[in-house]
Amino acid sequence: MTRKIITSLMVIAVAAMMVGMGTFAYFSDTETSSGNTFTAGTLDLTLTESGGAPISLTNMKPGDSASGSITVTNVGTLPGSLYATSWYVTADGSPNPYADMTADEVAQMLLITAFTVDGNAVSIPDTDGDTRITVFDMVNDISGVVLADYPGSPGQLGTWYSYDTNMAANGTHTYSLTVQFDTAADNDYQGDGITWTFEFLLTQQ
Ligand SMILES: [Ca+2]
Ligand SMILES: [Ca+2]
Repeated sequence: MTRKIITSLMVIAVAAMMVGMGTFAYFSDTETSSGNTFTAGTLDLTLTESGGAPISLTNMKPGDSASGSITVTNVGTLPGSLYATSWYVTADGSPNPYADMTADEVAQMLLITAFTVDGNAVSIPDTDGDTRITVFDMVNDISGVVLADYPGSPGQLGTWYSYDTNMAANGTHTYSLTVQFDTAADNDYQGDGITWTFEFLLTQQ
């Protein structure tokens, strides 16, 4: 007799005994899955600038130019939708001789001589039709195809334009700009200036 057959006989004997007692038992087996975890992912956006501010032109004279870049990174664990907006406000120096130029007028004297996103050149529409591509054109590009528009007044949320509807975790985008103070700026522009701001928003998909 082999070991295998012995085992079979024993099982049959036990079953017969249960029937004789008039009691039905049901085999059961319970498995427990423990240690399941449900942890919320994160959306977290960081922004790094080249230097303190991405572009700084102070005490500028016509013809001066400056370059800078902004890098935004999704350091969270979830993909998100990236939005961008941009606006400028008056930031005049003192003294401010001759005329007091508006923020829009100053922005129209700041030529954008280079603009890339992730290293790819992006063309900016000539929003005001003056045949020059300036900070004004970029910020007031209501189509939002370039970067963003900020139609509201400072401190209010304006329109956010989607730049990347699927920014992966660890995804990154870099905006690089070169701005030049137009040599066409006359004495009226002495002492006038703007502060230009970019904001980025990452939302859950
Ligand atoms: Ca223009
Ligand atoms: Ca002035």
